[in-house]
Amino acid sequence: MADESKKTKKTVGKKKVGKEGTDKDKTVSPKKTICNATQQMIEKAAREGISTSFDRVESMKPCPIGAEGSCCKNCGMGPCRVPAPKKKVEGKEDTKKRQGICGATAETISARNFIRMIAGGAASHSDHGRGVAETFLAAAKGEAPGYGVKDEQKLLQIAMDFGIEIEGKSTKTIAIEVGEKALAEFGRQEGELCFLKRAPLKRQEIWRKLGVAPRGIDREVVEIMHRTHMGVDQDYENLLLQGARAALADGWGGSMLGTELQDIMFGTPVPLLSKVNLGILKEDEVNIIIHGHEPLLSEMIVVAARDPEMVELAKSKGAKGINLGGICCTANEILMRHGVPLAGNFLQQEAAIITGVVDAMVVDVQCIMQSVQDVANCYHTKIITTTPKAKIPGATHMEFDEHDAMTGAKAIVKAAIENYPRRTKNIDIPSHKMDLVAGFSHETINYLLGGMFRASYRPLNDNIINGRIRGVAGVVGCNNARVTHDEGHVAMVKELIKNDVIVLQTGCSAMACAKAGLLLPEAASKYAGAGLAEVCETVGIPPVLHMGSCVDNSRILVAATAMVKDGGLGDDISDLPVAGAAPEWMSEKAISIGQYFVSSGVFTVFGATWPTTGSDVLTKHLFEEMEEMYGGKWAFEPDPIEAAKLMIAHIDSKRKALGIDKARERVLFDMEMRRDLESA
Ligand code: XCC
Ligand code: SF4
Repeated sequence: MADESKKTKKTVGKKKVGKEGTDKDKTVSPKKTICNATQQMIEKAAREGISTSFDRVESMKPCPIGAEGSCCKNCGMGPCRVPAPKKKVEGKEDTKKRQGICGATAETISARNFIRMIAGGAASHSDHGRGVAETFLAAAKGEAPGYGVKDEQKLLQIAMDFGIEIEGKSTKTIAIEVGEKALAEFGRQEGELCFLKRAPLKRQEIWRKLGVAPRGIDREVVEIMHRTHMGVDQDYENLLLQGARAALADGWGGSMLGTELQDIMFGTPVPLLSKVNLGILKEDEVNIIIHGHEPLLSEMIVVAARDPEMVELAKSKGAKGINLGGICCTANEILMRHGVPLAGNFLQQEAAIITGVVDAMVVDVQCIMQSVQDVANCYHTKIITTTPKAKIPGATHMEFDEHDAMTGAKAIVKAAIENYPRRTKNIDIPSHKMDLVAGFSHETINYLLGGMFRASYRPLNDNIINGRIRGVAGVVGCNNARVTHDEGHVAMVKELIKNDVIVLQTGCSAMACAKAGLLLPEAASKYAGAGLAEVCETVGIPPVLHMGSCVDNSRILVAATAMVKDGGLGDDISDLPVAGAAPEWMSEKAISIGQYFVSSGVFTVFGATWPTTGSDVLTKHLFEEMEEMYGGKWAFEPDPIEAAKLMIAHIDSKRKALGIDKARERVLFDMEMRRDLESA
């Protein structure tokens, strides 16, 4: 199951190297991508004079003051710029006081900018969750034909979490009550979100003590916008508390509701085999790319594309069939539940169109570059926007109504089919594709590890305690055009598994590692340390587990809580030998995710860039003081290997605190001895 493209020689990005023999080679620009398929499309775009994000990043230098979080434009007297002090001015310390016109200090401005990113991220995940809850309720009432209850077990579980009496009630009644209760979480004005009670007790107490237990999802986002308005909250610590509260409303609220209700409606994922990368596109079939985030639409497109009537129509246009591929988190959603192949991650959305064979790219919300329309203008590709929340000038808008989902989905598929004959001869599909195993929901991991008779995390905990597995890392998040595409994800994850750290993944990060072959069971013997490899081989799982889309990071919170509850690893998430990372983050959603992990007690490292470097005071609060508050903290380390080392060091410190550090030494010693014996 190797990369099916051995023949293509490995190409590297543009290098501006000085004249041979001189040592003016200082301007070697970094590689744009480590993904061969993407590289091939970057080169095709260059030949055809098409601009992509990989080109624009070279000419778009970031504003240095904005990059460090020191620019405030929250009122009409600004923008005010309060850049970090220079190291030395004419040999003297730079002591100039930096303030905005209203007197706001660097840390206030930096904190306001930071939590506004959280507001943007939490709003995005939660509005997705709200859409799911609305459709869920409509379906329960029988007003949204096409949607139903696939996982009844989970429906009952969630009903119990919500405190809904289920005795003697029909599935329909329970579903209606769950839908109403879920929807009410968004507009809740007081009390606490229901799912907070799922967290370890100690964690709940920490949140209550700090006053960051979220009341309602929308309320916390709105309060960030209020507090960061000119002249409101000017205390960075207080601002950050509200940031944490909104982030928790995302992780334990909007995102978790999204994941759970989607599982009930569309099925809780189980392991399945699929493929990843642009090589999944087919020259002789109608290719439909589904790009964005919400599975409400994509689930229906999957059904519509398999409809015999649609397949017949495709054949009547000369195509052999209909081929679906996903990009961004929509891809992860339909991969996890249907095995639909992944065309690529965030930085491959333009590249997919450049192949010349994408007949339609169907988009909904989040992470869709406006430039897909510009690239599509150079080919026959139809960009189809589907929600009133997100339109793109030049694109075809076909609004999708969940109350009549199948009609809408079929119309979209039909538009793609009708576009097929308009393809030009300008076609180049990279051959690169890779197999992967996905579908590791929390329930599946529980089941696989616990075995047939009693699903549990006991074997995982035991293997952590006995040292075969050193710890658990969540490596998630985006691509970022400012750093080499996919490189950080793959390098970090390889380093972690080499050191016996099992890796849980979501989002574009999972796709990067899938392309590198890390999401296959055989990756265990190839890349993992002896202890982790042994466990993976016994259970039959890859060392890197794909848990889904970005809202599915909530699955990681649930898994971590299950580890705590199974015992032997402390009594809070912050006691576990676990760490989190987003080596190539770019979206505001990533900041919200990072903050809810930190506020849930997890050490979290980000790469690429860091948005608060303009204020040492605020950065120290995030990188140090938060640990005293939450038991988790932020770190920034652009080098993925160094970042992995920080995570491993953190895991080791937690092992030591739990008194299980010696066990690992014994295990390694045993393995050494065994290997010595085997080779003797
Ligand atoms: Fe977007 Fe979710 Fe980031 Fe990928 S990982 S670039 S947020 S698609 Ni969510
Ligand atoms: Fe400047 Fe204060 Fe207005 Fe921000 S709120 S732009 S710092 S005057």
